[in-house]
Amino acid sequence: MSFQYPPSNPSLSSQQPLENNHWRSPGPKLGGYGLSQSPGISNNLNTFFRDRRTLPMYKDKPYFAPRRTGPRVRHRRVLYSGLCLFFLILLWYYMSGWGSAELPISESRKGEELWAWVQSLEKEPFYNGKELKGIDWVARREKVRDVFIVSWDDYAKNGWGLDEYHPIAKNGKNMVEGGLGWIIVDALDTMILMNLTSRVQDARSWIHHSLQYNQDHDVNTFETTIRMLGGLLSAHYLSTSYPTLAPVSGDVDLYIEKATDLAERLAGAFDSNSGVPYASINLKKSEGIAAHSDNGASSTSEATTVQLEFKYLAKLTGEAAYWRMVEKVMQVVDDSKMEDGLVPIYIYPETGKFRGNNIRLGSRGDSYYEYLIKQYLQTSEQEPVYKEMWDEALMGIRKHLITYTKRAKLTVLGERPSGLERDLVPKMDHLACFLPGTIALGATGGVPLSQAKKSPNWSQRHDEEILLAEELMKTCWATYLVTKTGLAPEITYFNLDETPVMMKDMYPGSTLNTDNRKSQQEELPLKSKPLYPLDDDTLNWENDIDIKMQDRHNLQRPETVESLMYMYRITGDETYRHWGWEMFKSFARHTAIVEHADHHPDPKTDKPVKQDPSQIISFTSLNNVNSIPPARRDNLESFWMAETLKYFYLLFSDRDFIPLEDNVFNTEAHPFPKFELGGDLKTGWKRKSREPELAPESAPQSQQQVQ
Ligand code: DMJ
Repeated sequence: MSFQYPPSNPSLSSQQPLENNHWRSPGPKLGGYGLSQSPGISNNLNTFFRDRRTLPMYKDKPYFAPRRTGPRVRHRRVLYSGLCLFFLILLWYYMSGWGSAELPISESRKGEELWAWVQSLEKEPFYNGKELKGIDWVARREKVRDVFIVSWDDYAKNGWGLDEYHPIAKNGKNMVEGGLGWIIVDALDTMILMNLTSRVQDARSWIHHSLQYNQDHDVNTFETTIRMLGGLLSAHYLSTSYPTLAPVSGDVDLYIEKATDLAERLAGAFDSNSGVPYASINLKKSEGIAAHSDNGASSTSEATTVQLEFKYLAKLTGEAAYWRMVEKVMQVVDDSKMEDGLVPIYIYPETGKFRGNNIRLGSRGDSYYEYLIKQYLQTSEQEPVYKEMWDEALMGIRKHLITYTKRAKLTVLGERPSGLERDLVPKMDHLACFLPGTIALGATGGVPLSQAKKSPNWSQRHDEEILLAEELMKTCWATYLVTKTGLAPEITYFNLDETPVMMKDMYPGSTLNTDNRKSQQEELPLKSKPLYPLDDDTLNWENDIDIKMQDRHNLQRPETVESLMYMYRITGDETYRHWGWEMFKSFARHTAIVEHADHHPDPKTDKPVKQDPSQIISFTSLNNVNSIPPARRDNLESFWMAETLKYFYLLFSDRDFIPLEDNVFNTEAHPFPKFELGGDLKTGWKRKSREPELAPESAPQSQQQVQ
């Protein structure tokens, strides 16, 4: 099979490319940019506009000869214009990079090769927990790249430019007129990392010619920020800082121009009384729109998971207003005084007050915690306020949400839907599996564990955090291991003792109970039973797990492999890579869409028909992870290519490829560089005192004197 793509690529006429510098004009909310304020990108941009660089080819005016008339002339003119048109099209085709879009035969055969490989997996033994030597991780990483290529090429061929894509029906739709680039922009930096140059060129051309964000339509503020703004910013970062990865020519500021235009529009969502963003935003009007449900409350995680993106943009443009806009949200949330650092999952934009007291690290709660520690790391550990909030929250998680299963003592991160004083529900969304990796990242800052342990600041609490990360990682892995497909369901329940065992009971000597700040300098024991050997019935750990019918689907989510990547890079333990490899094989086997060769003879001649061999043509979500073959769901989430495959690729890469020491990944797996504070980019707020307020008569003397 060979094809040219994109088949329905943007026509030359339909949409005008936006002006190169349109984003500099005063925007709807922030009133333009202080381009002279800071070094770095601002200066680059100043130079760019001062020197008026040559415009790209597509903007050049064609030369027209003087008009002549008469039949011969007309005839010649038709001929000449035909020829000219032909050459112009040819020139445009190659200049625009689409000439490179035809796949080399070896690449177009990926689907066949992958299918042959998937079939061969039947014979590959399952990882049994024993040490394995001589694994070719480079070859394994190439398999991830192959899966990406097949997914992308199918999308490019059949769904190019669409925001939603159904890989079985081969159709889809846009979320707004003209599309937001939902899949293209989200997947772009994965292609850069995988060095898929011609595909990056195609995506870039589409962004250049077709992408605009001025639709009179509401979009989700958070999703658009993490996927689109995040995707454009990381594409800018990788293409400028890693120029050897997928090098393509063209305007270096393309991604940042688009990002800035989008950010200006998104800024309207923060125009609430409290500064907490509204759930949605009308892109054209830059007007925030309260959620239609939940009494207008925004999700807490959504309001607090836009900070890395806007702060990095502030750094790039020197525009501190972005910075202040998103850090204000952190202040409002922290001012609402939550118990032990744990936050309810809804917050009102008008008042900045929480709605209800449902506390969980699954949907609507998850990335609030993730962005606490990542904000601290993004600004090179120069903003201690976020570390303090993270430490407090992690203590709160350990105290109120961690429990253990009945038989195998698997560690469970439960939920408190009715507040911290009420029952713990032993339910884990797949989303919550971001936590083990994030805990390890928080404890070490991303450096290898052996190195982190040598720091004079390393304490018993850090050891306990690493132990918790390891135990939770194992639980997340168990949710894959327990199903027939080897793929986790969307939600898993666990069976506990009647009175749930809490962490303080399980580890009486832990810092939860004592104030022991010194490291024990010895390995803390894992309390869970081993999951291997798989055929040992006495372990019975599977009976600790309960999957409800409505939760059996799998959207090819990234959180578990994301955590595996952090755990491998930080602990250096190869086990995490082996678990990842088993998971990857399960995705390849069970989420693949296979086009089977038809071996029936031609009915007319009765001779065998020469057919293409069977091949994998794409990958899709599943409706049921516990049936073989699994019931499929015709849906390709953009995070399959943006996150899941990227994290697999990074897990099988060396740890110094996009190292954790220098980078911080946003919640959609888009890497940004760590940077230093400076100028107006600084922490502009302080936490309120957490001490209980004293009645005037009991206040200490000195304080009374001051008042
Ligand atoms: C992604 O869009 C992000 O990781 C987000 O924070 C949570 N969910 C999805 C993937 O599961």
